[in-house]
Amino acid sequence: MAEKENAINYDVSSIQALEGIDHVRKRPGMYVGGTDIKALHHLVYEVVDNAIDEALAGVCNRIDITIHPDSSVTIEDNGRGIPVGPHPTKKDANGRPMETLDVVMTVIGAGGKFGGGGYKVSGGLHGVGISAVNALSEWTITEVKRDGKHWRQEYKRGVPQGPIKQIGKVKDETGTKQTFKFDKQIFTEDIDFRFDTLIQRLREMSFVTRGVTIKFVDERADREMTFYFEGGITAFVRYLNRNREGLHPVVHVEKEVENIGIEAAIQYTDSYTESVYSFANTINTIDGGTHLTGLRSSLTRVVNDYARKNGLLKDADPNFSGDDTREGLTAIVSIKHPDPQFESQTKVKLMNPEAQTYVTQVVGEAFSTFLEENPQAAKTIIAKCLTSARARDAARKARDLVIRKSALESLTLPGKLADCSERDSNKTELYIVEGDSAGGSAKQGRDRHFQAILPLRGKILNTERARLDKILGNNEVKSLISALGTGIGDNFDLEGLRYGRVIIMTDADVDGSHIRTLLLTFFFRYMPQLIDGGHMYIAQPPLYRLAYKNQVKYAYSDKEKDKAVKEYGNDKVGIQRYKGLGEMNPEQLWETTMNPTNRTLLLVTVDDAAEADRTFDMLMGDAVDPRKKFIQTHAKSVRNLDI
Ligand code: 0RA
Repeated sequence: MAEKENAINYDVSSIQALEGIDHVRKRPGMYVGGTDIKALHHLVYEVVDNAIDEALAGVCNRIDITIHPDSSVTIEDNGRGIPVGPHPTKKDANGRPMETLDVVMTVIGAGGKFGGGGYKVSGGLHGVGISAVNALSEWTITEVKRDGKHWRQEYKRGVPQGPIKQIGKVKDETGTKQTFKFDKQIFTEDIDFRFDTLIQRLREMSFVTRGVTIKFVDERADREMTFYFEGGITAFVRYLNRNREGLHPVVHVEKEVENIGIEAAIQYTDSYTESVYSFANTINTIDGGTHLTGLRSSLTRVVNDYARKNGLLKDADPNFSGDDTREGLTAIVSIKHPDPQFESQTKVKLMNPEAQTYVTQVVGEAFSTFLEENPQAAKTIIAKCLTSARARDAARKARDLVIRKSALESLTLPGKLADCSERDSNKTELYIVEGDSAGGSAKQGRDRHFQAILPLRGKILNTERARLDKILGNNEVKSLISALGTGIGDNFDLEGLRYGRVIIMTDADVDGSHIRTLLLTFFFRYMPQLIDGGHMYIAQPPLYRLAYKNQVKYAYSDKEKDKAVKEYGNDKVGIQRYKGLGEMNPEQLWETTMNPTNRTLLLVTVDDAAEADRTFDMLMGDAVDPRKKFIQTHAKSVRNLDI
């Protein structure tokens, strides 16, 4: 083999690729949305999306994702394998064809799929392909099994390290294996992959890509999880309803109209909340869009039509509102579109108008047929809508009453609140503290000039199963609302907010995380503007106090503790493990968790809150099994809290 000649060609031919790589490294924002933790996770999604594409093309049924102890990530699939050999069109500076694998891996915007048939439907976030991931990695090792051969290539910061090498033979196997280590020169913040974030996304991907097994292993923490869903989104709906009672079997429809794949699964439950998710090309479109609008409007129309036709709504009755027909509804709509239009680069809202037309048509027809063929189920669903319409009416009246009352009451702040003296909400903070004893320490340790403390006793009301009117009556919630001064729900007014920062401070144990989940869910559902406006924070109390000679140091993670112990030289370090906030005296609490110059606060994002919302449902449901499972899967991550 003319290996030397090849190597020279690479140097020259890669000029175009090098310019592209340079651009990605200079402006990662344009390719992966930045250099924060979200962007970091996009690196994994981008590669997994390529594998999902293979699965959607019907040529791949296994995807293995592994995070290694050094935070490098391997993504292996059994798809066709990235093509190997001379590229049909791309030439290097000497006019010789480039290596196809290198084109896919290094030429920005090459996309990868050319002339191979099978359109790309999954959604690499910006559709930039794996070359961008490669460019943002300190190193990448790519292995391909294809045409009986096993190939390997190595890249450093996007640049091929010589010609590709054959490292073996294979029988009938095909596939691609990518291992990359994100580049700390690019991702300069102290960030790392989060198990829960990746799991969430992978679970959704597997639900909407039926028949593919996705295995996720986190070697850093010795955790793993495997997803396989034959049933696709029907299984997704069953999963979401695992703690609720379904009022009928899941209604499923799948149809292709004008080259657009449309799939929906629908089930009404005994719960009061709406859980509707929409996907476009396996991406969770969290801001919905035309496909979601189509689903919602068709359900409202079909339910109203059926109720009128069968005399379940009388002439004098008004139509059900959209809200009435969505209480207790769990539904997924998933479309596969060859040319999806998104509102913005972040791909969270679908804009294609025809998607709405076709979804309305397909779902409307299927759901109307279901009601006609299952009159018993239809009756139950409509009875539920009637109850919900009446409850909504009653709730409106009750709420008006409560609001009128609380307008008076809100003049009187809750007795448990230790308010601050500052009145300018740009400068003030409210600590919501779990338990009276921690509340006591916080009250003594705070700077009373700008920090207010509201201790909450025990667990606040289960907001999942209660309606707004009930929630407003709960004492803990009442004091929370009046302390904040904003009102709630439709009457929420950010102007009234009395504290610029609202900080949740709970213990670093399972109970603490439970209460935090409850609070986040409450805010997510009833005061989302607080989260959107960047007013919600989570306090980060330390896990350890380390004493060495006359120095004292606090560690907020095991890693930090180990590092500090090492620095002190291991011996004679007094280690105190904090089990709860209550174990800290007021000075320690101030020093470590409340003093603005020392503390770390975690800003709560809508993503965090939405995740809490989902977790919440599971934690508070009647079913014990999933709850046990949750605690078990999380047991390892909390294990170190209890030694
Ligand atoms: C280019 C063309 C084809 C497949 C791929 C790239 C491909 C890329 C990745 C990345 C991770 N796994 C992947 N699997 C495949 C089409 C190949 C053909 O037509 O045979």
